[in-house]
Amino acid sequence: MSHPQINHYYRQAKFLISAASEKQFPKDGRLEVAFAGRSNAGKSSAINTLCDNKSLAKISKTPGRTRLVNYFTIDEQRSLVDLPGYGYAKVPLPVKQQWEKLMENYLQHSEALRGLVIIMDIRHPLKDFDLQMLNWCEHFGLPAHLLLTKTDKLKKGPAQAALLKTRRDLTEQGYDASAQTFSALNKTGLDELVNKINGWIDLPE
Ligand SMILES: Nc1nc2c(ncn2[C@@H]2O[C@H](COP(=O)(O)OP(=O)(O)O)[C@@H](O)[C@H]2O)c(=O)[nH]1
Ligand SMILES: [Mg+2]
Repeated sequence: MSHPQINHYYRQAKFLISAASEKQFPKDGRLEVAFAGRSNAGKSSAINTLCDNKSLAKISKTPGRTRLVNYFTIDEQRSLVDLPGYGYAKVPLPVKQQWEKLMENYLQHSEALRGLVIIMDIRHPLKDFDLQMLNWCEHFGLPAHLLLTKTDKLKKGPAQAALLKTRRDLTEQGYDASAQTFSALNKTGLDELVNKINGWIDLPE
């Protein structure tokens, strides 16, 4: 890490509310950055690393539990939003449809949303879930940033190769998204993530 205090704004993050539907989405004018990822990709861990708070977002070893949109405030002007993920190909159709409805509702009604961080395991990038998120970002004109997490599971060479391949695939498929490597375990890429989000929600570097 280049600067030990790089994420000091995010250390103030506090849980605000879990919303089950649009009626409960806070309309407090706070600028939002949302986090999305397949369940078990490492979303909660990434949020906790960003905020330097191990108990902020629940880290579950049981995938597929989350059905809610969780809001965390950073300050009076800004918040982070933890979006529900879903698991594997075996998810029943009604569950997937319910998820899609909630996500579309959120993306459509969040006027203060500035960008979406899409978290994926570096060993399994750009799966259906991720492509759907990218399509939504395109549809709603939202900046997207891909976090290839669990980088600690690969050696440096293969990790860099996976990043370059993902960037190439994004370009080839016509997506305008940025991508980086990350590890919640050893904080690889934390400063890069902080700089990206700071730019979206008008925080100084
Ligand atoms: N080695 C390693 N494990 C991770 C990392 N991030 C998450 N995990 C593990 O992956 C599992 C799922 O993480 P979690 O954050 O709950 O995923 P979520 O379902 O996307 O919120 C947990 O066992 C975490 O400890 C990482 O960067 N490195
Ligand atoms: Mg989680």
